[in-house]
Amino acid sequence: MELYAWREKLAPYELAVEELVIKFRRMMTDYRAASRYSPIEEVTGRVKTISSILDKANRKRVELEEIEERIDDIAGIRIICQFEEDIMTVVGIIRQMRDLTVVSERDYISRPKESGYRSYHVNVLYDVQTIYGCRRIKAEIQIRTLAMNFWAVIEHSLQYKYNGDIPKTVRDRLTASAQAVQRLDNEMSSIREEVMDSQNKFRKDAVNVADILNNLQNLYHIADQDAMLNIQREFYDIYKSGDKEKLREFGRRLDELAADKKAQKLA
Ligand code: 0O2
Repeated sequence: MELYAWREKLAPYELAVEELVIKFRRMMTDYRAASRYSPIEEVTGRVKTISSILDKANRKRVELEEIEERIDDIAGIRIICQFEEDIMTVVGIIRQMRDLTVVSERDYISRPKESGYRSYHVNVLYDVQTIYGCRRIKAEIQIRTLAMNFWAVIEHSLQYKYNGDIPKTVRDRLTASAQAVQRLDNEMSSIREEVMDSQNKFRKDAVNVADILNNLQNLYHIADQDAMLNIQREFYDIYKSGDKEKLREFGRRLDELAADKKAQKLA
């Protein structure tokens, strides 16, 4: 494979990563817009750099012509969750997606790697449309908690620094911190319901305020200006008081008023 071919080879992988990132980010925003807890906290994606592909090929004794067939993570998606329980929810979502095929799964959470690495990997096939036709792309989706990700990112940068040969003293500390990460995930899981409840309330209130502002904006053009001024003043007073229940009740009243005005306008 000559150097110039890399760009063409990697282009469909870039497309696959872009599309998959958009799809998973969309799920996250849809959950939040529906005031529901999102098992997805963050989504990132990358195409492996050429040097990293070559390093891996070298490590695994893969010939250049076999790279696409034998290296499964040229396209990589990382999904970060808040809690360990969310990971299997996300895996369940991936298994049900009609636009990709799950090829294999690796559970490094039930069975962490010797390094201490914990994460759930799902290898998939995903079709992209290119000007040369449909291409079936291999992608690796890594699903892990915020805490697991913190550890993996640090460990990865140390692997790089020590060229894969981390000194024992540092390795021992990494092992100890992997255990601390596991304890942290367990602790967070024990207050998961409480955290989820509080986040849901926060999001519902944020959606309520956004709806109120949207209604105020729409009413501004059709309602009596003096009446609007009073409504706006009332909104700011309730908002400043911090009384969430009153704000919800105000939101409901404003919805009714907006529906009335809209009906009058259409009549
Ligand atoms: P990069 O730079 O992140 O792309 P193998 O177990 O080696 O035979 P393979 O293909 O490496 O099989 O698959 P695996 O185990 O699913 O690992 C793929 C990716 O998972 C790695 O890609 C890392 O991103 C991550 N990973 C696996 N093990 C570890 C680990 O011990 N520490 C950290 N920090 N990450 C790990 P690359 O290509 O190794 O690296």
